[in-house]
Amino acid sequence: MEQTTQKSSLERVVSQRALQMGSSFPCQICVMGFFCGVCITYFFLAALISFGAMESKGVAFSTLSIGILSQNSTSDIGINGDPIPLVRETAWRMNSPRVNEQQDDDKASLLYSAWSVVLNESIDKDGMLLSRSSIPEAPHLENCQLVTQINKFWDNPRENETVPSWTTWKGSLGMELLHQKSTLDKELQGVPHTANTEGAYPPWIEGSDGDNFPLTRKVQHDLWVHQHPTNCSDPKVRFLVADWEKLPGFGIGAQFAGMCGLLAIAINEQRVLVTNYFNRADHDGCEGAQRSRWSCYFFPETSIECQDRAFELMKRREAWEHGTVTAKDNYTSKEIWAGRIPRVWGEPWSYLQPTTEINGSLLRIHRKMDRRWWRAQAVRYLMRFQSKYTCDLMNTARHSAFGLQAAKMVVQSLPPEWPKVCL
Ligand SMILES: *[C@@H]1O[C@H](CO)[C@@H](O)[C@H](O)[C@H]1NC(C)=O
Ligand SMILES: *[C@@H]1O[C@H](CO)[C@@H](O)[C@H](O)[C@H]1NC(C)=O
Ligand SMILES: *[C@@H]1O[C@H](CO)[C@@H](O)[C@H](O)[C@H]1NC(C)=O
Ligand SMILES: *[C@@H]1O[C@H](CO)[C@@H](O)[C@H](O)[C@H]1NC(C)=O
Ligand SMILES: *[C@@H]1O[C@H](CO)[C@@H](O)[C@H](O)[C@H]1NC(C)=O
Ligand SMILES: CC(=O)N[C@H]1CO[C@H](CO)[C@@H](O)[C@@H]1O
Repeated sequence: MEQTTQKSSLERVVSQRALQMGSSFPCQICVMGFFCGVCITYFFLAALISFGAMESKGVAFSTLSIGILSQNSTSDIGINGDPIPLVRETAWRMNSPRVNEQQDDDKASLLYSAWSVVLNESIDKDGMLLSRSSIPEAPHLENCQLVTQINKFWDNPRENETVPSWTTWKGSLGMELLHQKSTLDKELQGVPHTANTEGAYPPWIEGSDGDNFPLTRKVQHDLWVHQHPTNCSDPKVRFLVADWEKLPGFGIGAQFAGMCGLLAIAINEQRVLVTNYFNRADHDGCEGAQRSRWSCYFFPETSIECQDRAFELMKRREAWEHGTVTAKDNYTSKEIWAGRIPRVWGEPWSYLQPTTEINGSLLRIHRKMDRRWWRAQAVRYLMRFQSKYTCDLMNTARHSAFGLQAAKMVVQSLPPEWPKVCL
C-alpha cells in the first residue's frame, strides 16, 4: 500500500520534471540522472521493505530503468556504423569551450549506457558502437559466467578425494586451474595431492582464523565434507529432508533460523540435510530444476546425487521404518528452534570476541552465544557460492545503485580523447 503511493507520487514528480526539461541533450542527461536517482531510491525502499519484494519488484524496476536508459542509448550508441548522435555531440562538446565537468558527465553517462548494454546479455552486442575493447572494466560488476565456473570447480571433488582442490592459500591459482585444467591434471597425476586436503581451507571464507568467528574455516570444511559423502548410495548414509518454512508470517530470517536448527539436528544425528520446497524461489526467474529450490540462489546444500538418492528413499516405506530418511515432521518445533548446538567442535563460541554492549560495557558471556555462533556457521555454509542467477541479480542491483557513480570515477582515469580513440 505504502509502497504503491510512494511509487506513484514519485512517478508524478518524475514526469513533471521531465516535461519541464527541454529535449536538448544536456537535459536528457539530467532526466536520465534523475531517473537513476529515483531508481536507486526505489531500490533501497524495496530492499528495506522485504527481501522477497526485492527479488520480484525491485529488480524488475531496476531492469526497467536500464531498459529506459538503453532505449535512448540505442540511438546514442548507434547501429550499422552510422555516426552516433551522442558521440558526435560529445566530440563537438569537447571542442567547444565548455566546462570539463559537463564533458565528464557526458562521458560518464555514455560509459554507464555501454555497461548497461554489456550487462544485458540478450542485447545484440554487434549493434554497439563502442567496441568491446574500448569499454573499460566495470569495477562494480562481476563476470558471473567465470565466477560460477570457478565456484563449480571448487564445489566438486576430484575423483577418489573427499574434498575439491582447495589450496591452502588464495591467489590466482583457482583461475589457472580452470583454464589449464587438462595440462594440470597431467602434471598432478603423480603428485599425492590428497595429503594437502586435510589442511586445505574452504575458498569461500575470506581472511584468517583471527578475522572470522572461532574455528570458522575448520567448521566450514567439515560441514562441506559432512554434506558431501563420497557415495550417496551407500546404505549407511542417512538423510533429513526438509522444506523451508512457508507460513506467511515467516520472514526470510525465520526461514534461515529454522533451517539452521535442522542442519544442527542433521549434524547431531549424522544425517545429510537435503532442503526441499522453497517458496521464495517459486517464480519464473528460477528455471527448470531450480524452481522452488534453494539452488536457484546458491549452490545446493548437498550434491545432486545425494538429493536424488534422498528423494528416491522418501518413496520407500522401509526407508522411513529404518530411519534412513526423516522429515521435518519427525522433530518437534522445540527441537528445531531451540535444539542442541552441535558440540563436535567443542565450544568455540566461548572464544568469541565480545560484541554485545549494554550500558557502555561489553558483555563477555551471555546466553545464546552458542546459537549465534552456530547460525553464523550454518548460514555461511548454505550461502557459500552464489548461483549465476543471484550473481546476475546482484550485478543489476549494483549497476542501478552505483553504476553512474562508478562510471564517473572510471572516466577520470581514461585518456582525455576517450571515446574518440575507439571509433
Ligand atoms: C535485456 O534487453 C531486452 C530487450 O531490450 C529486455 O527485454 C530484457 O528485459 C533485458 N534484460 C535485462 C536483464 O536487463
Ligand atoms: C580412483 O580409485 C580407483 C579404485 O581405487 C582407481 O582404479 C582409479 O584409478 C582412481 N582414480 C584416480 C584418478 O586416482
Ligand atoms: C556406492 O555404494 C553402492 C552400495 O553400496 C554400490 O553399489 C556402488 O557401486 C557404490 N558406488 C561407487 C561409485 O562406489
Ligand atoms: C518419522 O515419521 C514417519 C511418519 O511421519 C515415521 O514413519 C517414522 O518412523 C519417523 N521416523 C523416526 C526416526 O522417528
Ligand atoms: C545503566 O546505568 C545506569 C547508571 O549507571 C543505571 O542506573 C542503570 O540501571 C543501568 N542499566 C542497566 C540495564 O544496567
Ligand atoms: C528516458 C529518456 O531520456 N527518453 C528520451 C529518449 O529520447 C527521446 C528523443 O530522442 C526523448 O523524447 C525521450 O524523452
